[in-house]
Amino acid sequence: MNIGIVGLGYVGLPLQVAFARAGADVVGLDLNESMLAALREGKSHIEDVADSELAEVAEKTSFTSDVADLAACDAILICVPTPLTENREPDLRALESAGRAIGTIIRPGQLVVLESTTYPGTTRERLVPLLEASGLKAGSDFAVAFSPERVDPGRTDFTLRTTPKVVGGLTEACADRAIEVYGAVCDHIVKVSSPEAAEMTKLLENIFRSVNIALMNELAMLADRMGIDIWEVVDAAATKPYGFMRFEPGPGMGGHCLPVDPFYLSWRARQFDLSTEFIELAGKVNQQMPYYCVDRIASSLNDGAIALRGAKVLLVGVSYKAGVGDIREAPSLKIAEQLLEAGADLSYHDPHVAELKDLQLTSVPLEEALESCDIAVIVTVHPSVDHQLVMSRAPRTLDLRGISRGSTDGAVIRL
Ligand code: SAJ
Repeated sequence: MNIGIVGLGYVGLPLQVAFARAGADVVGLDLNESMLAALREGKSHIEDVADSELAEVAEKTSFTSDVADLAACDAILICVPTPLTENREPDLRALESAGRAIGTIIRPGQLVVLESTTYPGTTRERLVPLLEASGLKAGSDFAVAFSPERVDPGRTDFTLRTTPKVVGGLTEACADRAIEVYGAVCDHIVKVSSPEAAEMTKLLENIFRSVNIALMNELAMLADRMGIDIWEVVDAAATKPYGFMRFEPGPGMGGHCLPVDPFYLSWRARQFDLSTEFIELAGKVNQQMPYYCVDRIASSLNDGAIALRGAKVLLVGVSYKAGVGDIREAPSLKIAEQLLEAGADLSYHDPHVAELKDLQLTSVPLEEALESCDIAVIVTVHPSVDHQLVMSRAPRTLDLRGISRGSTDGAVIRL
């Protein structure tokens, strides 16, 4: 089997390695020539793909920027970014450019699958016409399907092979083709009736998280005013063996999925005269959390008669979630921005993030930073960081992740 992967990011590159491991010859297409050169030398830019894994499949993988190299592929999987524009509308430029390029080489019998997260209707209304510009007909001359990516960077308990893969074909035959291809790398395929159902499935998964995270953040703000420890309440609620799913409050909602995906649906919903209140409200609450956390930092310092202006504030953990180095939409960036604007003397420690270029900051050694700071703020809890050391050495600690839950140390304040 010959597979083409368009877009070699955190979805595309692991997919290329997985198909190559399954015995397919896999061509990876990307625009980034320096990335392609590094890949040809066996150097991975994706945390979840080790150089050794690239070496294992070197015979079965190739890397190109020329779409003509995908002409011989039996299946072409599109894994390009689908971000938001400045005014928070779907930005399908990468997807459309991929569609146009594939439309120049598509041939009868090929399968094209879109994996990028997008609103229901994108595959049928935006991708298919670009492919049919070839003069061939989708659903009869070639097959088309949507199959959402479920890659969770850094996760090891569930893999591409063990995570059920949802597939929605333009026709039954399209779905069957996609099921056959993905069957080489996924143990459990979930067939739905259309690309729209598959597109909506992915958005439901992530909107479900965004809304519940926002709920926890709102209750955290309320609990603080009521003098209730939200972490104790979450732990107690989580003892319910049914009908409850744990989410936790935090400094906000980062990453390249959850802050983006819901707004693809709310944008589409407006075309059906429906305003998705839950999505918008969740977005508002989650976007406010970094500002709320800065207020909590200021009031914690104030309790020690220290003004925020000039205060030495140490952020511990700045990536968007534990165990990864990705800082996209990380709440810590907004917190840092606000602290700098308020005149704080800011530093950070994060073993996964060597520097924050835009803020002209680099990660500092933890122990010496703790000796000189006025407050340590635990923003992201990396397993490799000694948070007991943080809480014992810093004059005061603001814990935004509940890692100090149960502690009665007066110098440790929790969200
Ligand atoms: N967060 C909270 N409280 C929570 C959970 C998350 O504040 O209870 C924050 C995180 O700190 C982070 C953001 O929300 O800043 C997003 O966290 P996430 O755990 O949802 O991680 P993501 O963004 O990597 O989400 C991915 C998604 N995977 C895909 O899109 C394929 C999501 O569907 C997964 O469920 C999620 O990983 C996961 O379960 O880890």
